Amino acid sequence: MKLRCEVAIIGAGPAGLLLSHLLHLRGIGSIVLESRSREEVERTVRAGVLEQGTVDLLVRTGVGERLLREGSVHRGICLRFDGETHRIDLSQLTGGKAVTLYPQHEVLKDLIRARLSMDGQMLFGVEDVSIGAVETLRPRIRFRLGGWPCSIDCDFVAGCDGSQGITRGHFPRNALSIHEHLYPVGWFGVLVEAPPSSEELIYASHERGFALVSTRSPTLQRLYFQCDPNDNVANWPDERIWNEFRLRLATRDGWAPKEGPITNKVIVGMRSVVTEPMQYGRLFLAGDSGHVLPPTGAKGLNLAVADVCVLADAIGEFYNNGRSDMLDAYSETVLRRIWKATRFSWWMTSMLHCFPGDKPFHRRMQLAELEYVTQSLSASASLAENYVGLPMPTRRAAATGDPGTVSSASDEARNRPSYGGRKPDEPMLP
Ligand code: RFL
Ligand code: PHB
Repeated sequence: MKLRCEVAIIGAGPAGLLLSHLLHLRGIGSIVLESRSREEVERTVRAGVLEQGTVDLLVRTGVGERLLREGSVHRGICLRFDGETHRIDLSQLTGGKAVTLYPQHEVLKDLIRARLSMDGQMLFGVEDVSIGAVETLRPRIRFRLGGWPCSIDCDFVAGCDGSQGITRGHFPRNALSIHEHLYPVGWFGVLVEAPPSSEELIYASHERGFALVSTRSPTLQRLYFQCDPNDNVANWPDERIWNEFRLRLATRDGWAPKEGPITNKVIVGMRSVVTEPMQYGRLFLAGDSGHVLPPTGAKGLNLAVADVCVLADAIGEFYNNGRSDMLDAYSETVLRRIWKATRFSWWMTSMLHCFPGDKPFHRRMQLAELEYVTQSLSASASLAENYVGLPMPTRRAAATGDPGTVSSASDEARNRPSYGGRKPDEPMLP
């Protein structure tokens, strides 16, 4: 099979599917290639916290109806240390902003449904994807579908294939800097069939290590505790897990998590990775393929959304107004916000976790910082501002170095599609 489209998108995670949706709204066709099956994509449990800007964008672009109905708006979070709980009032500190708890795989279901309803092209279960000629104006993707060799000729390639993907490997070695920081801890995550233990998320810092109480629905809860990244879930029978949660989450007034059957156990590693630049020729990285963050700040999915907003805008300007300056500035534009989110999640991780070899001095520093953050209005406002999400990336004006205009995410509603006489997403045969 030989296909042709404007933008070939590798990966049907949040980055790839949202990019395809945003391009469609601008009248630009794309084909999404995904190695897993649709069912697998729609069932993988990952993130849960959506920033205000992410929610606004999904709603504005017509894929937020179920999110508004079923998501749970959180106007505050709790920091727990020394047996006491301290609330950070996100909304009061940020002029009314909040985060919404809505599982990542539900966002994906909504996006897939929206793409299908608009005849969007998504090929699931593809194999052996490789990319060629990204230095030219006509890159070509090769892959296999059901064993058959296939190719796509396109104008642009979006590498939205996550941290384990192949697109980053198509940058020449000397064209790429990879900044990596490993944290010597992991997160043990469980899904629990029980009612919520708390109305708001609890981030707990304890001498035994970090713990987090989050939620998925009125009947399904998501909890995490810090563990050895090389540990094995088989070492953790349910009673041992609950014992750890009870100890790390204990308060002076006897709070305890609501227990129930544990239906899922997973250990995730923690690292920060930033890839610079995020463009090579006509290949653009977006989401986890370009950067990975520890989950403490709940930023990964949200950064993926911010990346593809900028990319969709830049590609839109290229087709609809003949401008390529925004494409040229893509990497620099998104990286400024990526580094800020990387700093925030590194800071949250450092403040809340116990690292092997830490001295009592280090613990005292953490407690002093936690006290400062929860008592100082400016410090808690800084945490809140980052947690609900920094403004969507802005582009620095090339000639003057001026801050530039707020690019597109917020202009989405005003961006009228222009289809140029062609049905969006209609693959063009060569
Ligand atoms: P994804 O979601 O990994 O999607 C990439 C897709 O590409 C496919 N793929 C390929 N397809 C074709 N050919 C190939 N060669 C391919 N190689 C890979 C994959 O099958 C997959 O479907 O990347 P994307 O779109 O960039 O999205 C990133 C987010 O998934 C990630 O950042 C978040 O889940 C991170 N994260 C959180 N982010 C938040 O914003 N808020 C949170 O609350 C939050 N909590 C979390 C998290 C991540 C966690 N884990 C599991 C690391 C909690 C956890 C525990
Ligand atoms: C989650 O619900 O999975 C979650 C919540 C907050 C985080 C990370 C993950 O910081």
